[in-house]
Parts: sequence; C-alpha cells; structure tokens
Amino acid sequence: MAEQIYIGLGSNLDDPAAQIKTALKDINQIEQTKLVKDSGLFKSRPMGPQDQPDYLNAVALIETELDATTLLDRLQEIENAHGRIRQRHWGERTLDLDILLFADLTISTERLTIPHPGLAEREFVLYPLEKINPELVVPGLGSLKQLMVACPANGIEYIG
Ligand code: ROI
Repeated sequence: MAEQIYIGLGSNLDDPAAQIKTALKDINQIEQTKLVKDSGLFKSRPMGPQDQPDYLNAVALIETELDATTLLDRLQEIENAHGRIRQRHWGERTLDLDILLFADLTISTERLTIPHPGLAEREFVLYPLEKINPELVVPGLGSLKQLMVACPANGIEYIG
C-alpha cells in the first residue's frame, strides 16, 4: 500500500527557489513514488550561524511504495545531484531533503529518526506542513496546531 510521507526541503545557496522547484520534480521521478502536494515556498531566517543567507523552505507530501531507508537513499542521491555543498555544521547548503514523517511510524535507526527530531522547534517545517494539512497529528508529539502555538514564527514569510 502506498504510504503518505512528508519531506522537508531547504536551500540557501545557488538560486534556492530553482533548487527547490527542481528537487520537487526530481522527487516525483523516484520509482514507485508520486508527489501529491507541495506547500509552496517560505522564506525563513537561518537556524544556526546567522552570517549565512536566509533560507527558502518547503514541504512535500508524497506517496510511495518504497521503505524509509530506500527513500532516504533516493533523496540523498538527489541532494548529491544538486551538488550539495555543506561548508560547516548548521551552515549554508544547496539542498537539504529530510524525511519528516513516514505514515504514522516512529523509526529510530542509525540513519533515520522519524518523526524528524527537529520538527517541533522548526517554524520552517511547521508552517509549510500547515499549508498542506492543518489537521495533521504528529506521532508522539500531538497536533500540528499545538506544536505551532509553542513555536515562535521567527519572521517566516510565505512567498508562494
Ligand atoms: N535554517 C532554516 N531557516 N531552514 C533550513 O532549512 C535550515 N536547515 C538546516 C539548518 C542549518 C539547521 N538551518 C536551517 O539544516
């Protein structure tokens, strides 16, 4: 059965809007996988060192027959194809693709923690998620609405 998965996208280097739009197309090309919906683009302040450009972020809802590890492999291939540069810890990057939620599963392996561990503290994940599914309930963490009340907006801006 196809499972519903949410993926977070982020970029602050090399034309971030183009990075994210191309990545959405790339995700739709993964075998046994289709893009169902995306949030549109949000502009957010960097979490981490402040002397880096603002980010563009988005969330995609996909359906896939792949298991979480195979999906992670495919997403890392896409990151690499975008010439992912990672200059320093929590620094600027061309493209980040994170599996945020995988159906209603909680997963804890060496390579994957799902729900994504930073989810509740990241306005650049919560606001795009709300655009796709305001009624979302996050396994182990509660409703998206509750999480948003507890997370400062930090100037996040919807740019469509
Ligand atoms: N900050 C923002 N605003 N958006 C991101 O996608 C993002 N990604 C990261 C770190 C460096 C934590 N900061 C971010 O990986």
